[in-house]
Amino acid sequence: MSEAVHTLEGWFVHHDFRTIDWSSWKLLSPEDRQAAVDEVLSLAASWKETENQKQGSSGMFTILGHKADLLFLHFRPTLEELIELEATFNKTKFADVTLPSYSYVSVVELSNYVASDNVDPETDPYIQSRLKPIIPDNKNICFYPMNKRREAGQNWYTLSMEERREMMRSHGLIGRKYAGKVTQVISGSVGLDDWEWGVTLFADDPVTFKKLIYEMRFDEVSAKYSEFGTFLVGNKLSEEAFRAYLDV
Ligand code: 76R
Repeated sequence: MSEAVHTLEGWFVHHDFRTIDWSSWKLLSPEDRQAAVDEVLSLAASWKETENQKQGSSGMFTILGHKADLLFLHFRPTLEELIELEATFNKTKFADVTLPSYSYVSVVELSNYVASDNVDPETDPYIQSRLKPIIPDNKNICFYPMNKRREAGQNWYTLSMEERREMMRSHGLIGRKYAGKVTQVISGSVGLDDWEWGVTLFADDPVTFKKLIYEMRFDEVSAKYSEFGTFLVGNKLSEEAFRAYLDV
Protein backbone atom coordinates (compact mmCIF):
# COMPACT_ATOMS: atom_id res chain seq x y z
CA MET A 1 0.00 0.00 0.00
CA SER A 2 1.26 3.49 -0.81
CA GLU A 3 1.54 6.12 1.87
CA ALA A 4 -1.28 8.70 1.83
CA VAL A 5 -0.07 12.28 1.64
CA HIS A 6 -0.76 14.36 4.73
CA THR A 7 -3.19 17.20 4.06
CA LEU A 8 -4.21 20.32 5.92
CA GLU A 9 -7.81 21.44 5.67
CA GLY A 10 -9.04 25.01 5.89
CA TRP A 11 -12.34 26.68 5.16
CA PHE A 12 -15.21 24.80 3.53
CA VAL A 13 -16.20 26.02 0.09
CA HIS A 14 -19.47 26.23 -1.77
CA HIS A 15 -19.48 27.12 -5.45
CA ASP A 16 -23.17 27.92 -5.99
CA PHE A 17 -23.84 28.39 -9.71
CA ARG A 18 -27.22 29.77 -10.77
CA THR A 19 -29.01 30.45 -14.01
CA ILE A 20 -31.45 33.33 -14.21
CA ASP A 21 -34.94 32.90 -15.62
CA TRP A 22 -34.76 36.17 -17.52
CA SER A 23 -38.39 35.99 -18.69
CA SER A 24 -39.64 35.84 -15.10
CA TRP A 25 -37.20 38.57 -14.10
CA LYS A 26 -38.49 40.87 -16.84
CA LEU A 27 -42.10 40.21 -15.81
CA LEU A 28 -41.50 41.54 -12.30
CA SER A 29 -42.40 45.17 -11.70
CA PRO A 30 -39.46 47.62 -11.57
CA GLU A 31 -40.19 48.04 -7.82
CA ASP A 32 -40.05 44.29 -7.22
CA ARG A 33 -36.83 44.00 -9.22
CA GLN A 34 -35.30 46.84 -7.24
CA ALA A 35 -36.36 45.24 -3.94
CA ALA A 36 -34.95 41.88 -5.07
CA VAL A 37 -31.57 43.41 -5.98
CA ASP A 38 -31.47 45.39 -2.72
CA GLU A 39 -32.17 42.22 -0.76
CA VAL A 40 -29.25 40.35 -2.39
CA LEU A 41 -26.97 43.35 -1.89
CA SER A 42 -27.87 43.53 1.77
CA LEU A 43 -26.88 39.86 2.03
CA ALA A 44 -23.63 40.75 0.23
CA ALA A 45 -23.05 43.47 2.84
CA SER A 46 -23.42 40.89 5.62
CA TRP A 47 -20.95 38.61 3.79
CA LYS A 48 -18.49 41.52 3.70
CA GLU A 49 -18.94 41.96 7.44
CA THR A 50 -18.13 38.25 7.95
CA GLU A 51 -15.02 38.73 5.81
CA ASN A 52 -13.96 41.78 7.83
CA GLN A 53 -14.19 39.63 10.95
CA LYS A 54 -12.02 37.00 9.21
CA GLN A 55 -14.79 34.43 9.51
CA GLY A 56 -15.02 33.66 5.80
CA SER A 57 -15.05 35.18 2.36
CA SER A 58 -17.75 35.47 -0.32
CA GLY A 59 -17.92 36.76 -3.85
CA MET A 60 -20.41 37.21 -6.68
CA PHE A 61 -19.44 36.50 -10.28
CA THR A 62 -21.12 36.50 -13.68
CA ILE A 63 -20.52 33.30 -15.63
CA LEU A 64 -20.27 33.29 -19.41
CA GLY A 65 -22.10 30.72 -21.53
CA HIS A 66 -25.03 28.38 -21.04
CA LYS A 67 -23.68 26.57 -17.97
CA ALA A 68 -24.60 29.33 -15.52
CA ASP A 69 -25.28 33.06 -15.25
CA LEU A 70 -24.03 33.70 -11.74
CA LEU A 71 -21.69 32.18 -9.20
CA PHE A 72 -22.02 32.83 -5.49
CA LEU A 73 -18.74 31.64 -4.02
CA HIS A 74 -18.51 31.17 -0.27
CA PHE A 75 -15.67 30.15 2.03
CA ARG A 76 -16.66 29.47 5.65
CA PRO A 77 -15.19 27.65 8.68
CA THR A 78 -18.06 25.13 8.82
CA LEU A 79 -20.41 23.26 6.53
CA GLU A 80 -23.33 24.45 8.68
CA GLU A 81 -22.60 28.06 7.77
CA LEU A 82 -22.58 27.16 4.07
CA ILE A 83 -25.91 25.38 4.41
CA GLU A 84 -27.37 28.40 6.19
CA LEU A 85 -26.04 30.75 3.50
CA GLU A 86 -27.63 28.65 0.79
CA ALA A 87 -30.98 28.49 2.58
CA THR A 88 -30.93 32.24 3.29
CA PHE A 89 -30.27 32.95 -0.36
CA ASN A 90 -32.98 30.54 -1.47
CA LYS A 91 -35.52 32.45 0.64
CA THR A 92 -34.87 35.74 -1.18
CA LYS A 93 -37.15 37.11 -3.85
CA PHE A 94 -34.28 37.06 -6.32
CA ALA A 95 -33.77 33.32 -5.79
CA ASP A 96 -37.32 32.79 -7.14
CA VAL A 97 -36.00 33.71 -10.60
CA THR A 98 -32.85 31.60 -10.37
CA LEU A 99 -32.26 27.89 -10.70
CA PRO A 100 -29.21 26.08 -9.36
CA SER A 101 -27.28 25.00 -12.47
CA TYR A 102 -24.21 23.49 -10.85
CA SER A 103 -22.69 23.43 -7.41
CA TYR A 104 -19.54 22.18 -5.81
CA VAL A 105 -18.78 21.42 -2.17
CA SER A 106 -15.18 21.09 -1.00
CA VAL A 107 -12.71 22.13 1.67
CA VAL A 108 -9.55 24.14 1.08
CA GLU A 109 -6.65 21.71 1.05
CA LEU A 110 -2.89 21.98 1.26
CA SER A 111 -0.82 18.86 0.89
CA ASN A 112 2.67 18.50 2.24
CA TYR A 113 4.33 17.06 -0.89
CA VAL A 114 6.61 20.06 -1.03
CA ALA A 115 6.19 21.51 2.47
CA SER A 116 9.10 22.69 4.57
CA ASP A 117 9.46 20.75 7.83
CA ASN A 118 10.10 23.46 10.37
CA VAL A 119 6.88 25.46 10.32
CA ASP A 120 3.86 25.05 12.55
CA PRO A 121 0.85 25.11 10.20
CA GLU A 122 -1.44 26.17 13.04
CA THR A 123 0.41 29.44 13.48
CA ASP A 124 2.33 30.03 10.25
CA PRO A 125 0.70 33.16 8.74
CA TYR A 126 1.34 32.11 5.13
CA ILE A 127 -0.20 28.65 5.58
CA GLN A 128 -3.11 30.10 7.52
CA SER A 129 -3.79 32.64 4.76
CA ARG A 130 -3.80 29.84 2.18
CA LEU A 131 -6.14 27.68 4.27
CA LYS A 132 -8.52 30.59 4.86
CA PRO A 133 -8.35 32.43 1.54
CA ILE A 134 -9.88 35.84 0.99
CA ILE A 135 -11.31 36.05 -2.52
CA PRO A 136 -8.99 38.36 -4.45
CA ASP A 137 -10.15 41.33 -6.51
CA ASN A 138 -8.96 39.90 -9.83
CA LYS A 139 -11.40 40.46 -12.66
CA ASN A 140 -11.73 36.83 -13.73
CA ILE A 141 -12.46 33.48 -12.15
CA CYS A 142 -12.07 29.97 -13.57
CA PHE A 143 -13.41 26.88 -11.82
CA TYR A 144 -13.22 23.18 -12.67
CA PRO A 145 -13.27 19.91 -10.77
CA MET A 146 -10.64 17.25 -11.29
CA ASN A 147 -9.56 13.74 -10.39
CA LYS A 148 -6.31 11.87 -10.34
CA ARG A 149 -6.56 8.74 -12.48
CA ARG A 150 -7.11 5.29 -10.94
CA GLU A 151 -6.72 3.01 -13.94
CA ALA A 152 -4.79 -0.20 -14.33
CA GLY A 153 -1.25 0.81 -15.25
CA GLN A 154 -1.99 4.47 -14.61
CA ASN A 155 -3.01 4.77 -11.00
CA TRP A 156 -1.89 7.83 -9.02
CA TYR A 157 -2.85 6.14 -5.78
CA THR A 158 -0.53 3.20 -6.25
CA LEU A 159 2.54 5.37 -6.96
CA SER A 160 5.09 5.67 -4.19
CA MET A 161 5.28 8.85 -2.12
CA GLU A 162 8.66 9.65 -3.76
CA GLU A 163 7.22 9.38 -7.29
CA ARG A 164 4.24 11.56 -6.40
CA ARG A 165 6.41 14.09 -4.57
CA GLU A 166 8.70 14.46 -7.58
CA MET A 167 5.76 15.05 -9.91
CA MET A 168 4.15 17.53 -7.53
CA ARG A 169 7.47 19.36 -7.27
CA SER A 170 7.53 19.78 -11.03
CA HIS A 171 3.84 20.83 -10.95
CA GLY A 172 4.59 23.45 -8.29
CA LEU A 173 7.51 24.82 -10.33
CA ILE A 174 5.25 25.43 -13.33
CA GLY A 175 2.65 27.00 -11.08
CA ARG A 176 5.19 29.33 -9.57
CA LYS A 177 6.02 30.78 -12.99
CA TYR A 178 2.56 32.32 -12.85
CA ALA A 179 3.11 33.91 -9.44
CA GLY A 180 1.58 37.36 -9.36
CA LYS A 181 -0.60 36.61 -12.41
CA VAL A 182 -2.83 33.92 -10.96
CA THR A 183 -4.09 33.00 -7.52
CA GLN A 184 -5.12 29.37 -7.15
CA VAL A 185 -7.21 27.73 -4.47
CA ILE A 186 -7.14 23.94 -4.40
CA SER A 187 -9.99 22.44 -2.43
CA GLY A 188 -10.34 18.75 -1.70
CA SER A 189 -13.69 17.07 -2.26
CA VAL A 190 -13.10 13.36 -1.69
CA GLY A 191 -16.19 12.31 0.28
CA LEU A 192 -17.80 15.72 -0.29
CA ASP A 193 -18.59 15.93 -3.98
CA ASP A 194 -18.33 14.05 -7.26
CA TRP A 195 -14.71 14.80 -8.08
CA GLU A 196 -11.57 14.72 -5.95
CA TRP A 197 -10.63 18.40 -6.10
CA GLY A 198 -12.01 21.74 -7.10
CA VAL A 199 -9.59 24.11 -8.81
CA THR A 200 -10.45 27.79 -8.49
CA LEU A 201 -8.22 30.28 -10.28
CA PHE A 202 -8.32 34.07 -10.20
CA ALA A 203 -6.55 36.32 -12.72
CA ASP A 204 -6.89 39.70 -14.38
CA ASP A 205 -6.40 38.29 -17.87
CA PRO A 206 -8.43 35.19 -18.85
CA VAL A 207 -5.66 34.18 -21.27
CA THR A 208 -3.57 33.44 -18.17
CA PHE A 209 -5.97 30.56 -17.36
CA LYS A 210 -5.49 29.14 -20.82
CA LYS A 211 -1.71 29.44 -20.70
CA LEU A 212 -1.30 28.01 -17.20
CA ILE A 213 -3.69 25.10 -17.73
CA TYR A 214 -2.22 24.35 -21.15
CA GLU A 215 1.34 24.37 -19.85
CA MET A 216 0.33 22.04 -17.02
CA ARG A 217 -1.22 19.60 -19.50
CA PHE A 218 2.33 18.82 -20.69
CA ASP A 219 3.58 18.27 -17.17
CA GLU A 220 3.63 14.61 -16.15
CA VAL A 221 1.11 14.75 -13.31
CA SER A 222 -1.55 16.46 -15.44
CA ALA A 223 -0.61 14.70 -18.68
CA LYS A 224 -0.74 11.18 -17.25
CA TYR A 225 -2.83 11.29 -14.12
CA SER A 226 -5.35 14.13 -14.26
CA GLU A 227 -8.93 14.11 -15.47
CA PHE A 228 -11.04 17.21 -15.65
CA GLY A 229 -14.71 18.04 -15.29
CA THR A 230 -16.59 21.01 -16.59
CA PHE A 231 -14.87 24.41 -16.86
CA LEU A 232 -16.69 27.61 -15.87
CA VAL A 233 -15.33 31.08 -16.37
CA GLY A 234 -16.56 34.53 -15.47
CA ASN A 235 -16.05 37.94 -13.98
CA LYS A 236 -16.12 39.27 -10.45
CA LEU A 237 -19.16 41.42 -9.73
CA SER A 238 -19.02 44.51 -7.59
CA GLU A 239 -22.30 45.62 -6.04
CA GLU A 240 -22.77 48.24 -8.77
CA ALA A 241 -21.94 45.70 -11.47
CA PHE A 242 -24.48 43.27 -9.99
CA ARG A 243 -27.13 45.99 -10.15
CA ALA A 244 -26.17 46.92 -13.71
CA TYR A 245 -26.12 43.26 -14.83
CA LEU A 246 -29.72 42.81 -13.68
CA ASP A 247 -30.98 46.10 -15.05
CA VAL A 248 -33.60 45.47 -17.75
O1 76R B 1 0.71 24.56 -2.43
C1 76R B 1 1.74 24.92 -3.05
O2 76R B 1 1.88 26.04 -3.59
C2 76R B 1 2.83 23.92 -3.16
C3 76R B 1 2.93 23.31 -4.51
C4 76R B 1 1.59 22.80 -5.02
C5 76R B 1 0.85 21.68 -4.59
C6 76R B 1 1.16 20.69 -3.47
C7 76R B 1 0.86 23.42 -6.08
C8 76R B 1 1.23 24.57 -6.73
N1 76R B 1 -0.27 22.66 -6.33
C9 76R B 1 -0.31 21.61 -5.44
C10 76R B 1 -1.29 20.64 -5.33
MN1 76R B 1 -1.56 22.91 -7.89
N2 76R B 1 -2.85 23.24 -9.37
C11 76R B 1 -3.75 22.31 -9.85
C12 76R B 1 -4.29 22.79 -11.08
O3 76R B 1 -5.16 22.03 -14.76
C13 76R B 1 -4.35 21.23 -14.24
O4 76R B 1 -3.52 20.58 -14.93
C14 76R B 1 -4.38 20.99 -12.74
C15 76R B 1 -5.22 22.02 -11.97
C16 76R B 1 -3.74 24.04 -11.32
C17 76R B 1 -4.02 24.96 -12.49
C18 76R B 1 -2.84 24.30 -10.24
C19 76R B 1 -2.09 25.47 -10.11
N3 76R B 1 -2.52 21.22 -7.36
C20 76R B 1 -2.30 20.47 -6.25
C21 76R B 1 -3.29 19.41 -6.19
C22 76R B 1 -3.41 18.35 -5.08
C23 76R B 1 -2.64 17.14 -5.56
C24 76R B 1 -2.62 15.96 -4.62
O5 76R B 1 -2.69 16.13 -3.40
O6 76R B 1 -2.50 14.83 -5.17
C25 76R B 1 -4.07 19.54 -7.31
C26 76R B 1 -5.27 18.68 -7.69
C27 76R B 1 -3.59 20.67 -8.05
C28 76R B 1 -4.09 21.09 -9.24
N4 76R B 1 -0.57 24.68 -8.34
C29 76R B 1 0.51 25.21 -7.70
C30 76R B 1 -1.04 25.62 -9.25
C31 76R B 1 -0.21 26.80 -9.14
C32 76R B 1 -0.44 28.08 -9.95
C33 76R B 1 0.75 26.54 -8.19
C34 76R B 1 1.86 27.47 -7.71
C35 76R B 1 1.34 28.19 -6.53
C36 76R B 1 2.33 29.09 -5.85
O7 76R B 1 3.49 28.72 -5.72
O8 76R B 1 1.89 30.18 -5.48
